[in-house]
Amino acid sequence: MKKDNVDFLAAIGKILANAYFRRVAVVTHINADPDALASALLAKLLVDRLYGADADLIFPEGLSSVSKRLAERFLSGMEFLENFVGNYDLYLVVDSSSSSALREVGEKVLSYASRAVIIDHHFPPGDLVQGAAYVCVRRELACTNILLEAVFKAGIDLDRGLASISLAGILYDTGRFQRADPKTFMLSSKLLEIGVDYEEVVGLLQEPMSLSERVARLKAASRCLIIRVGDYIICGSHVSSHEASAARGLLSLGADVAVVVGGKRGEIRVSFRSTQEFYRNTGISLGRDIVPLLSDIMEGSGGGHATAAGFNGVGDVQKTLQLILRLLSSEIYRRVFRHG
Ligand SMILES: [Mn+2]
Repeated sequence: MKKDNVDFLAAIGKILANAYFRRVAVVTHINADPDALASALLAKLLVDRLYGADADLIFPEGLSSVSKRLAERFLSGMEFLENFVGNYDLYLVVDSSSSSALREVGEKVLSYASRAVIIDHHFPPGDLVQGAAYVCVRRELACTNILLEAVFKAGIDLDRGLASISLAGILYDTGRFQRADPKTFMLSSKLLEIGVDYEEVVGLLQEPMSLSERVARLKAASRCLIIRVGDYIICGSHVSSHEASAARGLLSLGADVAVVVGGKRGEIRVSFRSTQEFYRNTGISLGRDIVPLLSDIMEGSGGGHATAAGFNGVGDVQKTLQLILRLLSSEIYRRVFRHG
């Protein structure tokens, strides 16, 4: 894997210099989120302004609902495809480096790897980097950062619409600046100087909640079991759907850890959420420490991260909830009071 953090533009130029038709496809992962959308639009702008090539935008399986709202508001009639039309001289992949995240489009990029340039910020890099003509995978908070930097360095002006979508990309991937670094603030500040309406962009990122989701969250709250272990509050509840949203809802009501069991007819889906402080203070990672305990006892499988995890299996909703609450309380007790 050729790893260069600076000059993916030179690599693009080299591929296009040897191409007759200069057909370019800009591709990103399925269900393109705002960071993917912004990265793709900025990549298209770069190849247009620097190399005079009109790139096809490929969004496999289309845009996410948030991206759709952004496109409707800030882009008039953006055209995109969900799959390749014919062959291209250059496959520019942004915000992903794994073929599976691109579905069948990914297979094609793999088979034309020598014409692929990968620009991404996910680690570890995926299978698309093997054999790619050029790879730029950098530790950045948003993939948009990488492309924005290139656009600004090249002296290309952004219009207000694209600047707004770029800021949406950054806000989305940083969890509205819950994670930040100097470069991200610097780039965002440049976007605001272009005239982006910050409040409008933040407002568009807010996903309107469906009626069923709001009902599920409220039911989860009204049925909630509350357990205190020392200064920690564990909340457990059950709903038939929207268990992840319900678990997040319980955190925002004050739980340190929330477990919501969802599902019907013996099939269960469990959503675990905890606050960052809980993870920092107890060292308990839901994905690493709690889900495996459950997998040992129950039929099913799961996984996840420190503060968000899930488990799918077979069992009784109430019994599963009781079991998980026992596992959680004893794990917290063990870690916090016995330092074991
Ligand atoms: Mn991203």
